[in-house]
Amino acid sequence: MTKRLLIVGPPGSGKGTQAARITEGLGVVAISTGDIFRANVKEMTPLGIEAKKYMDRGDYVPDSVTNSMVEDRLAQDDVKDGFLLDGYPRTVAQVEFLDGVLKAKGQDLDAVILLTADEDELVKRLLKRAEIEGRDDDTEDVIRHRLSVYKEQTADVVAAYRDRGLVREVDGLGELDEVTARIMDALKA
Ligand code: B4P
Repeated sequence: MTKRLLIVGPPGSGKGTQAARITEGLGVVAISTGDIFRANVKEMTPLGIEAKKYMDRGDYVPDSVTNSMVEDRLAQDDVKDGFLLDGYPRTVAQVEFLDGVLKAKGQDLDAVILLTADEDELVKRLLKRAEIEGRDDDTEDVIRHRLSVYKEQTADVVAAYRDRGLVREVDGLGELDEVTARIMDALKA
């Protein structure tokens, strides 16, 4: 079974939600760059203070910051049996950086899960999360901005992995269990 995976999709498509579910089944570690940034913001570390400036606006944190953070995380022991990277890479420069990190370890990616959902549904989900969790970047203006940043920057990421034949596109609409089952089927296919 597949062990080195990425999950890509627009904000609100269910990446974090599904990452938690499928890594449990696969026995690999989930690594969410968004979660690592939020933990650093909460602890007010230098990384968190830097990242917050971008996150609050809905912009991407600079590649230099994000890349070295991921490289450190991928060097840890719990990653040796596999990983699911959630929300990384999001730019072409991040794709190239990740290629270099994996190449140095003699590893390849097994699959890239692309979760899809239409824009109205994405905005609806994130506004609902805003009511529940109160994340600073879940206001309607910032959500729209995050969606446009995703379209601008991350389409090329998907294209790069499509060219390598790695992308498994999965419909992110429906009940959580249904979406999880679709992802597991896509990984087995
Ligand atoms: P992320 O934390 O990755 O935030 P996100 O795109 O909103 O996705 P998330 O995983 O949280 O939400 P999900 O779709 O699971 O990034 C936040 C910020 O961090 C970025 O804007 C950026 O500033 C920075 N960042 C992170 N990675 C970066 C990188 N590589 N480079 C640069 N900057 C980076 O779920 C959303 C909501 O939908 C949830 O409330 C969930 O309950 C709900 N939901 C999920 N599935 C559903 C379903 N099937 N039906 C109904 N609701 C559903």
